[in-house]
Amino acid sequence: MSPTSSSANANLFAALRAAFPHDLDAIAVETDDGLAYSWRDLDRASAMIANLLVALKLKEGARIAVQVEKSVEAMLLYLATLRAGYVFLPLNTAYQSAEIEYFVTNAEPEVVVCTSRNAPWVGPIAQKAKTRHVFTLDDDRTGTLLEMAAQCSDEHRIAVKKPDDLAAILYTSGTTGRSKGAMLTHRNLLSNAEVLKDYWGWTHGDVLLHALPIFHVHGLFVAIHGALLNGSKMIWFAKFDPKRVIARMPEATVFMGVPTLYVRMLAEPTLTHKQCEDMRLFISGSAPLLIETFTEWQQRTGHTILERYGMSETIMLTSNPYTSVQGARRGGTVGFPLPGVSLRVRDDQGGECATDEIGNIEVSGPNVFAGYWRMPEKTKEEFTADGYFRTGDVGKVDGLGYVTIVGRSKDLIISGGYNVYPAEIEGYINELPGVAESALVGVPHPDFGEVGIAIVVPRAGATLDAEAIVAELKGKLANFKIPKRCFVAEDLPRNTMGKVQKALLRGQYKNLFG
Ligand code: MCA
Ligand code: AMP
Repeated sequence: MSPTSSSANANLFAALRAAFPHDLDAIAVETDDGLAYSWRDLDRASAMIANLLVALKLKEGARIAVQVEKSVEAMLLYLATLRAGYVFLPLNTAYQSAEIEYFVTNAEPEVVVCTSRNAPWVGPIAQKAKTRHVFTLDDDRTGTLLEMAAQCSDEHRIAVKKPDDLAAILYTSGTTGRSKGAMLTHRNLLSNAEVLKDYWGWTHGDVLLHALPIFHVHGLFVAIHGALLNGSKMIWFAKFDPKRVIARMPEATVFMGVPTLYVRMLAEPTLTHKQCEDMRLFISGSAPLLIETFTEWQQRTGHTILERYGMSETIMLTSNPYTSVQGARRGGTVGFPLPGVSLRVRDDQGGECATDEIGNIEVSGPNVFAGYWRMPEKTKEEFTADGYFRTGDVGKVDGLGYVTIVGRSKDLIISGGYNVYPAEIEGYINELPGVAESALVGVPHPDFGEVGIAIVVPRAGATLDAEAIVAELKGKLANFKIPKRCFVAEDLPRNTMGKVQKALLRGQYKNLFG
């Protein structure tokens, strides 16, 4: 057991802080546009923001909801929230007012932090939900949050937390229905971070290229915890830019991305063996990595991408091996269950599947979340009687123990690493005048892996304009949820039970994007 997990304070921040290097003046984060933050800066600034939160006298377990552009200060706000013992609730920057209203009303955060650009509409939503404090934070180090924090002490005693205390809530639609807040505890986050530190061979001198958004598990937990728990420097990109990431590779050793990031880098002529020769590890996850991408990356760079699999509810579950002693990294598979994770495949009746037999993936372990926020019934449904979480992913385990995901029982589209829940989009389309019904299905896409397209049926006598439907949805929904194409059809194919046969629609449109 590592010294961090045996310490009396189970606060994740205590473990991260304990891993800071002795030389606090060394650089911890360097932004691609030239700013440098030392470890001392991280410590002091997170203490100041934590002291501001403490001064607000929030209730135990208060949620801090944050919808801001990616910046080092946004990460500091996350660290400060942990440090002060509150619950961090990150929100995708693409969310529009209806989406934000749902999350804020559901989570009842005591603090909302948004950009000054969005404050005119986020502020009233927060007030309506009785949020006591609204701050702004912009990606140029301005905003009321930092103005107020600047007046606070830079010394702060890390709040004492128990392992099962909540650290974060991540909204996800899980297997079905409306978005649910997955409650993650300090134990969930720290145990997973410690396992990954060992499993991926994090080592002294590692430098992480951080180019993912920081409102999801991948960029916020896997990447940031990985670097901080190893006392490793991050090269920080506010936005993914393939040319810039490739240009900085000679200064780094680790990169994490969703498949779209790898596809986009492969399109750059500057991606060469030479440019990647100091890199130690390329990790992919959040969506299936095509075998073509896996193979092309090997040929172009000499590196074998390590693919892993996780969820908002569980953080990381499986990983391809890091060392060849553990086995080869196999494209098309997501590797082995991580140490401490128990993974099994069951048929629809709950019976155990044999080796290589396809079934529902169920998991348990210290990384599995504490349940959905204020949805005990829903939580119960998603767990088996013996405590395994039903992932909604369909897969198999081979004779060597490699896990392959072959599909999903949940109706989910993963587009460029973002989740799109058809039921949500269909709900919006069905409310439009003249619409009888609709179906959103995922089809292959060369850049985003998969994208949603809509098939819409008009009411009797109504005429629909596909482009006008898409235009209507823009402004209501986050941009990545907007169907990339819309088709008007006379009806939807149904089976004898009356259920829409989405597989048929997927087949019909599978070559739409080449
Ligand atoms: C942007 N667009 C998209 C997406 N992103 N469309 C579909 N899917 C997307 N993911 C559209 C916009 O709507 C816009 O369309 C146009 O592309 C340009 O938008 P822009 O914002 O400029 O796009 P971008 O900056 O090029 O973004 C692409 C991206 C981004 C870099 C691939 O989507 C991204 O950062 N994805 C990573 C997501 C991620 O971190 N997932 C981890 C989840 P228009 O012009 O028509 O308006 S964590 C997770 O899943 C688990 C637990 C795990 O295992 O890790
Ligand atoms: P989220 O709800 O954002 O946590 O997304 C979790 C889902 O992403 C999982 O249930 C999987 O369906 C999918 N996912 C994550 N990593 C992978 C991967 N490497 N391959 C295939 N699907 C993945």
